[in-house]
Amino acid sequence: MLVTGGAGFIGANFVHYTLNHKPEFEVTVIDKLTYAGNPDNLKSILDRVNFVTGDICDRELMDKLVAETDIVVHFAAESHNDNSLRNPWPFVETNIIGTYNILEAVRKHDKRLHHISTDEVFGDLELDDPNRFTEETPYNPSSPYSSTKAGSDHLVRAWIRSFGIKATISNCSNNYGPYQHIEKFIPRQITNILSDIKPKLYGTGEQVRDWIHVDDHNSAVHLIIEKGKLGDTYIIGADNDHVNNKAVIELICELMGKGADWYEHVNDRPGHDMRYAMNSTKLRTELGWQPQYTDQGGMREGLQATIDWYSENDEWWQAEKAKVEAKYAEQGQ
Ligand code: NAD
Ligand code: TDX
Repeated sequence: MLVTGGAGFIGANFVHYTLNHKPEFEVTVIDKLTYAGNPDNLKSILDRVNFVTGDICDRELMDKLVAETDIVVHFAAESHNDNSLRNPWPFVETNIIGTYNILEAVRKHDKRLHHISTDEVFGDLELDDPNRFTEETPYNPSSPYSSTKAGSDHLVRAWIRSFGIKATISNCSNNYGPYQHIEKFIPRQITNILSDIKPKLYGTGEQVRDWIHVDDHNSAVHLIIEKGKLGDTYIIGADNDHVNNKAVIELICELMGKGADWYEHVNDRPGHDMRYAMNSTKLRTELGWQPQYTDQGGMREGLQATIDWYSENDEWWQAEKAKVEAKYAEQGQ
């Protein structure tokens, strides 16, 4: 198995999950080690993984690595919306050109591909809209990040239809868990509190994200690899679309022994998507998937485990903290 972006947040958790639950796979990781990639995320298992430092935009390298594998699981991407608003180019390059290189290699060598994508390709819902995204929802991305992910999904769909490549796609909601970069919402707030800085809520905090624990995302990816119908798309979500950002910050404050209002409002994100909500009925009924971390109680349990991880691994994030906060401060965030 070739895992692109395996030194990043979800990819690294996926590699750990694979070695723990699916030892039949021999894993090669290709990762450029951008600011978001950290080989330490694989430290305890590096002797069991073939690690290649490289860029998915390097067509020759991708051709060689894909030729040597049976299946490609494609996580590598520029992944942070706020960065895409500051400088969109790396998003276009990695998310679109990188995916194109993988598709061409997969087509040439007739290999299986699973492409990892996001709910953000569908745009957003109004706060009072009870609907959820399904596999049939039309694409309507808002940000440079989500539009390049939408572009990559369209490429995969076109290569399936035009060239008959053996591929599946999954679109998942917001993940949380260990090894997530501290620029992202949940680890930023946890590490703020651990650094005695007040958590930062964009705008009013009414926005809703359909949070899922990263292990639940990865169990779904393995199920799709094993049983998914070639050519199909699967929505992954854990039914957490009733928790807004304000409620998440308040819960983090409470779990970390602060008053529920020990946070501050900062500048909103331009073009901020309001509400994401996922309907994962197809994955549950056709493939029998069930998340392990469920509902508000599940988020409490998953968040507590995540808080514990950041508390116990401060050497993993300390060195980056001041730099990340300085970048946010420039935007009044
Ligand atoms: P991340 O930013 O934590 O990790 C991305 C990894 O890709 C890093 O290790 C980075 O070094 C690597 N990378 C970046 N550009 C590369 C390139 N050109 N060549 C090789 N490697 C490169 O991201 P993440 O949160 O783990 O997201 C992984 C995937 O899951 C992405 O495709 C993202 O769109 C998707 N996704 C993320 C979420 C989420 O909540 N984080 C939700 C749904 C889907
Ligand atoms: O400090 C913050 N305060 C705040 O209120 C930060 C960093 C974020 N927010 C808000 C913005 C969002 O409404 O929290 C929400 C989550 O923000 P992010 O962690 O930046 O995630 P989001 O923009 O929703 O995108 C994430 O989920 C979908 C991932 O970063 C994407 O890669 C994935 O596709």
